[in-house]
Amino acid sequence: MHETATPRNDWTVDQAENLFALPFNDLLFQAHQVHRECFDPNEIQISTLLSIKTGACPEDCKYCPQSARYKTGLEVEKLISIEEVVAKAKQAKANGAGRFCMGAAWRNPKPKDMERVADMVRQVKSLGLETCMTLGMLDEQQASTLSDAGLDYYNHNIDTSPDYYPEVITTRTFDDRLKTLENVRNANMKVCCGGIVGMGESETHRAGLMVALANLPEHPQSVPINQLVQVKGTPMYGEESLDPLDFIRSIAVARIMLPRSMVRLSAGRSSMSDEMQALCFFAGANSIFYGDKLLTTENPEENEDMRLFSRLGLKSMQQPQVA
Ligand code: SAM
Ligand code: DTB
Ligand code: SF4
Repeated sequence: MHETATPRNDWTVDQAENLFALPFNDLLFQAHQVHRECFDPNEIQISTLLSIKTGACPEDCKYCPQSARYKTGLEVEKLISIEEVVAKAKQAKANGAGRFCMGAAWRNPKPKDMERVADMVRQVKSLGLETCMTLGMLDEQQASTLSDAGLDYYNHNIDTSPDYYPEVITTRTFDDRLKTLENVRNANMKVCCGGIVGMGESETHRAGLMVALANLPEHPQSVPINQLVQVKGTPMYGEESLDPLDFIRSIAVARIMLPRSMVRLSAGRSSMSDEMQALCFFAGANSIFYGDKLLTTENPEENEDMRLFSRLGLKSMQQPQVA
């Protein structure tokens, strides 16, 4: 194996900054080489998202339209029924998704919610889809309940570098996030963990995010890289947008530092050109959210994505791939 494609957990921020500082072509070439060594570069994993509980969240994440603290005009919805989830999951499968991700605007699930969410996992799984949930913090018991129900992945993002984190969220700490990730790993579920760029962070902060992800005890199997979706009413609305080339650089650095993880081109695709997404796939992104809605904001229509896949000669991956 090429030396650069060997997973490492000892990255320094300096090393990550040096990757960001490479000439664009050198960085993309290196990232693409790693990508080819670990994956079929023409295969993309597709996941569909569903919000199972929307808005009225007690947390203060400054990017998030679902926090109860910000007036974003969002329609609040309590935990939805299992029937609704199953209907949406069937639709997602019919449209070609391989994984169904369910998200709730919670700080953490309450004991009374656990039975219903575990049932959602069982029923979605029985349709032949992989399952993922993102419900906020989990304790050990909750993690093992979800694992026992058959949950394949748990998404819990660290969002940003440890030193920029307090500028973004004050209602739970970076260490709280790490604890949940540990509980998920100990319950033998796969980890989906990434972050957001374009929140006014510096390049050093972006390097710090990548280092924090790469130096986790195990590389997360799935790494969503979100571009901030600016929602009116949130404190981050009006933030200066990131240079698209710097977003592509972030994908490339993630690919190099997390060579065997699936890197997901996540939120923000609606505002990206086809050409920008193509460069993200070249730089090592090999997973997307598919379906016209993320949790509460828009995502490209399915037929637009299929057209893009066809123009790029990409095919969708039905099963998880580990090289
Ligand atoms: N409430 C749970 C939590 O925060 O852990 C789960 C749902 S939360 C919406 C999942 C992730 O979505 C966040 O960690 C964040 O990375 C991402 N996210 C939320 N709002 C976003 C936005 N406006 N732009 C980009 N990513 C966003
Ligand atoms: C992730 O990293 N991105 C997704 C998923 N995990 C849950 C969520 C993106 C949310 C974008 C804002 C919204 O639609 O509310
Ligand atoms: Fe709540 Fe999650 Fe949004 Fe934070 S990111 S406000 S925890 S829904």
